[in-house]
Amino acid sequence: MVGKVEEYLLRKIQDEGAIHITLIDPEKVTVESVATISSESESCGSSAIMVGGTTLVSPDLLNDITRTIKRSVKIPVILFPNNVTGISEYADAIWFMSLLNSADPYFISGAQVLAAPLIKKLGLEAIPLGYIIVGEGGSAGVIGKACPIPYNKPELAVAHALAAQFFGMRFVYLEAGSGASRPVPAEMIEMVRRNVDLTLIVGGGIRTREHAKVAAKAGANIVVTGTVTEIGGIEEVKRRLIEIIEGVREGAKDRIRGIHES
Ligand code: 1GP
Repeated sequence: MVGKVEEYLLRKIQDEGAIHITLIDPEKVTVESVATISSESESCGSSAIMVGGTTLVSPDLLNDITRTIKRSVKIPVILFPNNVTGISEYADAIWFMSLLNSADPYFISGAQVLAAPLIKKLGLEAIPLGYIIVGEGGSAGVIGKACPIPYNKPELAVAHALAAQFFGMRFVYLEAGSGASRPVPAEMIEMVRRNVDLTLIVGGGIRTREHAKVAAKAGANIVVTGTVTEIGGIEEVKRRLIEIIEGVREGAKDRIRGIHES
């Protein structure tokens, strides 16, 4: 069943072609700093805030950070869990995600089975997501025991994304890993876009307007950035966010123009 947050995301994507989401890692912020980071993300044009981190194990920390974000913004707050500890009652929704290229069944369906009853009890909107780690994969690749898809094998990304579609998931995430030295290549995004009908999320290593533009132009519906909000003062963070969000909008426009011209 499609809930309110998912409807909101789909409507925004329909209107704008592609949107930006800010990812906040509770271990990289403080309760004081996160109020400013999240409200500035909203004013710069982020469409939602995701909360999660690969090594997060403290539900208390997650609750403190999520509650503060929720009080600071009007846009939806969506959990991006690394494990069963990634659940908070203060969020609006949770990516109900399966790490499709993990070698460990715990990250494919084990943690999800443990978490499902609590998600239901808390009334969190669960949004089904196929999560695919590519390239370096970063900490998420190590912790999730993934077999990352090499950047020069886009057909393997398509195979995984198609499996997500056939499983009935509604979103698919190509993840290069937080802080990756190279974002997901355009060719991989394009090939997944051409072959798969799911709403496509791309993240990991996106640091500039050009990176964001390339991802949106290639077919990302949602561009996620995290690390750019963790470095420097708030003015610098705002400047980078504005540029990245402009890049997403430009890339979406170019893509729509390209579709109309062909
Ligand atoms: C990680 O894709 C996200 O899960 C964001 O990555 O921190 O590199 O922006 P960055």
